[in-house]
Amino acid sequence: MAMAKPIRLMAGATMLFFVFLLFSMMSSPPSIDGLTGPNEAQKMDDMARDPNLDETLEPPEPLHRVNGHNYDADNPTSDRINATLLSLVRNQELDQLIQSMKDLERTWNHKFNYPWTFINDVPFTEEFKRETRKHSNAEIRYEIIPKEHWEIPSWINKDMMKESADLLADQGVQYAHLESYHQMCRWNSGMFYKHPALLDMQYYWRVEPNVHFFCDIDYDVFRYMRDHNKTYGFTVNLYDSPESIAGLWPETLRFLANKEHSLAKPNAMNWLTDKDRRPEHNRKAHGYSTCHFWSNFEIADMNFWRSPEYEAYFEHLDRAGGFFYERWGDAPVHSIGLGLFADPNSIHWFKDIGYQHIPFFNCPNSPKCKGCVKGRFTDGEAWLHREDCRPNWFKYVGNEWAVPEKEAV
Ligand SMILES: Nc1nc2c(ncn2[C@@H]2O[C@H](COP(=O)(O)OP(=O)(O)OP(=O)(O)O)[C@@H](O)[C@H]2O)c(=O)[nH]1
Ligand SMILES: [Mg+2]
Repeated sequence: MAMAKPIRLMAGATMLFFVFLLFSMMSSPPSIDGLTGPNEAQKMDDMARDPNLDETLEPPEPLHRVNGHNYDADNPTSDRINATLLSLVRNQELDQLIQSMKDLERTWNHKFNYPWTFINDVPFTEEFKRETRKHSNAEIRYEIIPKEHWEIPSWINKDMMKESADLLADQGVQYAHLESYHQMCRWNSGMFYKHPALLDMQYYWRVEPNVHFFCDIDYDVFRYMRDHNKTYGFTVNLYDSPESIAGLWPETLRFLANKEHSLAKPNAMNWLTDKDRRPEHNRKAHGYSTCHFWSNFEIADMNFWRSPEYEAYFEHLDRAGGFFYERWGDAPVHSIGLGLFADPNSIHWFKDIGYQHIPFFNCPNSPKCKGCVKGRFTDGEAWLHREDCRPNWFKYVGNEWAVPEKEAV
């Protein structure tokens, strides 16, 4: 007896999914040799103590500061550069967003008055606009995502997506069935910088609802990025849940085959592929350490995401479907892109920016900070301490804040 069409479709989708899964798991990734990061002299094997316990001042000059009216909100010839504070946010997160705004305005933006850009997949409510306007003197823009940037792409099979979400959920992957979460991760990975309102914008500081900022910052962080040739700035460096990205590294290596010339030299490949500290993570992620910059905080140059190398990488991943058949996050995707295609010297740890997104902190030892415990990495369960991947970053790339030994004595 012939199978009914929906059953045939389902059977086909299931077959396809298992082929995808098998391919991801079995493929033996091509290896890429001889690539290392800089700062050999400052390498640390592990952290004997959290560097956030050491006194933290500002990063090196040049630093651009408030001087008279140079950063007034209404100054048409201000010293601001082409940059914005950027939040993808839902109307119902208004209170949590205001919490983040208040902290960032108090510690930094009331001095520098960079514009805010709020982005949503549906129109912002009048209440959202009215209430957020109360918390900044700077310009605020409210933007909607073009449908074609947010929708699940036509090549994604919905039946297969549902089945894979069931499997991911069985493995404890959070938000596996939440379609909008997958869409958000894809949008943050490869779409946000294509938004028409951002096309002529270069730098952004990503701000999520319900995050905290603890330290006064007295210099223009965007000019810091530009003046010091920085591409990307992070505060927290973590391990990911390997179950959510099982096929990401095999797909990355498939993309890289025959493209070794496009890798940055130096690059952070060793940080991406470490298997010493958490071998199980590396094994489950098929060769990827799962180390990533926690992308709910990012200060970065959008021209990097717009580069042909990253754009081709994102396109490849997007076509492979793992934003929907697995739960590839924008944090590992951005981080792998950076690890491969950016000079690690252009990646900056904003150690001086005290930050919390539950359950992790970056809390430096500085008189400029209030409200967090210096050196505390998490206020959650003890096992969360294992999620810290900074030791690997220091080991392979270096700690730019480390005091050279001669000076330390
Ligand atoms: N407009 C809009 N924003 C979203 C949607 N889903 C997530 N976001 C935003 O995307 C960012 C990340 O989403 P979160 O839900 O915080 O994801 P997360 O940080 O991994 O999860 P939590 O640990 O629960 O905070 C936040 O700024 C959200 O406001 C959505 O469907 N629409
Ligand atoms: Mg969040």
